[in-house]
Amino acid sequence: MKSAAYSNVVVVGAGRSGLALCRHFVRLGSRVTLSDRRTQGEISGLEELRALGVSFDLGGHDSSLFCAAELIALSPGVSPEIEAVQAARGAGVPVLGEIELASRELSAPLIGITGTNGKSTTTMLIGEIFKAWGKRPFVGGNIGTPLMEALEQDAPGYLVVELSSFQLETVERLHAKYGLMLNLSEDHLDRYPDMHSYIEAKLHLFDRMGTGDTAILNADDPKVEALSPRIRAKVLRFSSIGPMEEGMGMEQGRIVWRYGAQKLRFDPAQLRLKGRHNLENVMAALIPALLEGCPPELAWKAVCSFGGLPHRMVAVRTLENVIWFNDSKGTNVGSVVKSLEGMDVPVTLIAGGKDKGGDFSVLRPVINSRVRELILLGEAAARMEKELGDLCPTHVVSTMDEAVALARNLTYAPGAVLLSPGGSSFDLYRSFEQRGEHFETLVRALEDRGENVS
Ligand code: UMA
Ligand code: ADP
Repeated sequence: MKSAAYSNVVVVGAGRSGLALCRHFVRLGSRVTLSDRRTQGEISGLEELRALGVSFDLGGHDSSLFCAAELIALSPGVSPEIEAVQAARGAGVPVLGEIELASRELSAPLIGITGTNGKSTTTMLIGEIFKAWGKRPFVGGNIGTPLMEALEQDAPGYLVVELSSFQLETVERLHAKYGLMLNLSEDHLDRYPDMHSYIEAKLHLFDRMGTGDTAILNADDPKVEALSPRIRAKVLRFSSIGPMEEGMGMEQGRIVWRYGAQKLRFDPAQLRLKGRHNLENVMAALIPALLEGCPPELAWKAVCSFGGLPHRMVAVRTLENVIWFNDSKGTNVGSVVKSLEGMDVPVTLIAGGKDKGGDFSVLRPVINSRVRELILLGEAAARMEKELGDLCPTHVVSTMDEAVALARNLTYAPGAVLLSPGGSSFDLYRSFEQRGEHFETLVRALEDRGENVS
């Protein structure tokens, strides 16, 4: 059923996705109710919707309203397991997510990017390549712009869409021409009962892909590799460790692409992005473009010029020979491991955030080898202290202001201070961006004691 056929829609979640969903269904002439657990005073943007004729169910979710709807349109941050959604399902009301509903309205080829880490970077890289190639891509999804907003862009040539496990839980007919699975490690165990359920959600990206489509998988990640028998699409792999007979591999320090008669070599030293994890992101990002016939030199130039996204290992400042890094987007333990592995001086690590229920012990080896002082804050601090506090001097603080001030006093050259929380920001902040910006503001305001500054 196309969305236009729904007359009575309940949109759940008044964030960016929910607002885009409301506008969409209003445009189609549906009767729309927006439901959110927050109260009116806590939500912005409602006036615009009221003016469009949207009704509201705020401060909780009214199950009877959900059961009377013809469609429940779900924002990704709302679990389909909540009572009102379950009640609607029980009453036979379809429950579809924003990605599914948007994709039904769009016809451009879709490149879906998922995995635990590197999604946003890879999404941006693919976007940059297709932009440079003149293909007018829409670049969005979990990275920040709901896919629904692609309907407002003039005829995008490609849909380059970052897809989270939350978004993939509620797809049915989503069809990707290219599906990328970058890596898999623990995340979001506050929403899923176990790692298996998290991976199953991500796997939905490949459900509707057939032999004419291409799955792009990380050959170096056993958890990703284990999924390949369940994928019908043609599989191409990338490896940052060794050569690939077919696909994107490493040979004598060069990235080498072998596909049919094509053999291309790229020099990673030309990349602005650093670290092995970024090498993987670049390798994965090049594949859809090369298969679509993008001139290789153009694709390579586009990835080389990309300097990275904010809040991912940004060197904020060097003060008295101590470098301060903002990696606020390091929101799970796997990404903290990668960020620490890239450090070649002793680190004061500022970590913590919302406790997503993952296993912090994965961090033990890299904390042992790289971290001199550990500063913990937020909801996860107590458990982190219990599970990691024996490895190095560990300090629990209550605010970022305290964390930065303490890091300043504890860290001496050669050294670095790294904010890489390993948890999401929703305990103390609205978003990882707000957390990273607060950190950067505090770091820039630190007074130079007049020793060694750059
Ligand atoms: N809400 C309810 N009931 C609930 C839970 C939430 O009403 O049971 C309400 C909240 O009160 C809030 C609204 O739902 O008003 C928020 O919805 P949302 O979390 O889906 O927020 P959006 O602004 O629509 O953002 C979502 C993604 N958020 C999440 O998946 C948590 C954004 O990813 C994404 O950029 C955006 O859609 C556009 O596609 C953010 C994210 O944190 C960056 N993603 C997670 C991650 O990357 O780890 C998966
Ligand atoms: P995502 O969108 O999946 O959260 P990002 O591109 O925003 O990923 O990167 C977030 C953090 O994850 C980075 O700061 C870095 O520490 C880590 N990271 C990036 N790419 C990878 C990768 N390919 N493998 C593992 N970790 C990565």
